Amino acid sequence: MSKRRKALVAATAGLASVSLGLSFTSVAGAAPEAAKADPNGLKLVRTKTSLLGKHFWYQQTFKGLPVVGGYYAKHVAKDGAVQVADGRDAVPANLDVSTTVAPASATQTANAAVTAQAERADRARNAGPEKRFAKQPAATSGAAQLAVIGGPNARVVWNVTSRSTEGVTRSLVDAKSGSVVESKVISDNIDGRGSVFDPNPVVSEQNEKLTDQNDKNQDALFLAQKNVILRNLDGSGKLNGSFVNIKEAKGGLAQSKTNTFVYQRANDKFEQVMSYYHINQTQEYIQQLGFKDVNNESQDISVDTYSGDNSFYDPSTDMITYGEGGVDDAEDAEVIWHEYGHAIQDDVVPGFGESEQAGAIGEGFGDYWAVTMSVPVSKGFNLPCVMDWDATSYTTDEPHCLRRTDTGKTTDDIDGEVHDDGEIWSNALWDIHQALGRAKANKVILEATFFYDPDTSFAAAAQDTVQAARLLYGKAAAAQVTKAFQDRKILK
Ligand SMILES: [Ca+2]
Ligand SMILES: [Ca+2]
Ligand SMILES: [Ca+2]
Ligand SMILES: [Ca+2]
Ligand SMILES: [Zn+2]
Repeated sequence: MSKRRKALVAATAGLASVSLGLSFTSVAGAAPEAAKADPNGLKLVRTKTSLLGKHFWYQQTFKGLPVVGGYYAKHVAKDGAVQVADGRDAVPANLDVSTTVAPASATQTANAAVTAQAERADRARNAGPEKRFAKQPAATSGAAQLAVIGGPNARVVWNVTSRSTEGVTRSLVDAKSGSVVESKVISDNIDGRGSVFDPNPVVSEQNEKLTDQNDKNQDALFLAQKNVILRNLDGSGKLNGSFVNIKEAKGGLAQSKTNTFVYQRANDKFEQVMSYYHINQTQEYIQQLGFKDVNNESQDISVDTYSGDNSFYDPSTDMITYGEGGVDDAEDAEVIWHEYGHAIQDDVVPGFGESEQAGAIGEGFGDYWAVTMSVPVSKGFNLPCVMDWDATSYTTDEPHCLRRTDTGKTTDDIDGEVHDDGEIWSNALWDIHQALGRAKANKVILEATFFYDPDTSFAAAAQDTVQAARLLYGKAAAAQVTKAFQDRKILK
């Protein structure tokens, strides 16, 4: 957080008067109720309690509009002593807050400025031969909010928050002239640079003939790498961030003072970057859907530390381990997402997977999650095929798939092995995906998971899913979800 001047004024009887052309009065020893009163353009935005007292944070407003960066805080000690921190900006009483620029046009102007800024930064970073991989950054944003800037150049502005490859940017666009007054990155976390497969080389190159060749660098695989931004890093120089913590790795943890993690696939650190990037992507997606409490933590990951051709989620340590048998498992984002699916379910339903069918739901959900995550980056290529690249080591049929989400299996095919039976469940989820569309389907499926019992059955979990569809999207959606489960003979 950037902060300008901060005037700390001790006040014991009443609050100090403010010499900003504003009048501000308050009740001596203000009780919290009185503090809420808002007669002078202060709006209470947060109340915090610490060991020594209470802290009332106000947003400065002018004619009902927030004054950018204008704050006022009152710290009330347990004995009633009050300290004030005054960060208000003077706003001329006669400032006209009418606008001539429409919010949509301000948003467009802001995004153009942010995009230009991101492109300049991108060009500066891509001076070398990797330039051909550079992606055009494009800003996206939410609705513009009207606000006031105080101080010597007081004016009314549209406040536009945009997201680009640079992070989150706040732009202030003059609401009368349309010019950009300020455009600055406000996100705290550090962005790094990395290079990954997305989701895997078979899909991105649409080439079923690629082979592992014992983890050798190959031109075809180098061309399958793409440069990406690694968001939400903590700045430690390691692949540790808000949603992912690469905790253990064969050959040591990747480290970079400049947060640049570019390796080819023969370097084991490549799998660390894959794990970080794809898990961060999936948690950001979950949050975009509106879920703030689905494994919303820095998930521990162990990379290339298991020599078998397998990966697993260990609920006793809340750790995902990616193995290195055959194709290194974390070279295929669909393996990464499948295991993260287990972490999601264990986070939402403690002890999930107690019964055979719950176990099958876990496997089916993991496969489905891998497929739904791959949809935006697969250009429609063999979508229901799970782990197309990893599977090249142990399948001869093309396309190479460990499993599929469109086998047509029903409960008649139950054989008691959780991965096999998971294909019944994943097929139902995939059909829901196609019926409702990706975002709605995933909201329904994640919401339903909160209601699963640890030892649930196909039928009970299906009912939870139908119920979530009904409550979120109404009867018609519930009917489509019901049909998906009926087709698998899970519901009657
Ligand atoms: Ca590798
Ligand atoms: Ca977890
Ligand atoms: Ca493997
Ligand atoms: Ca796939
Ligand atoms: Zn699994």
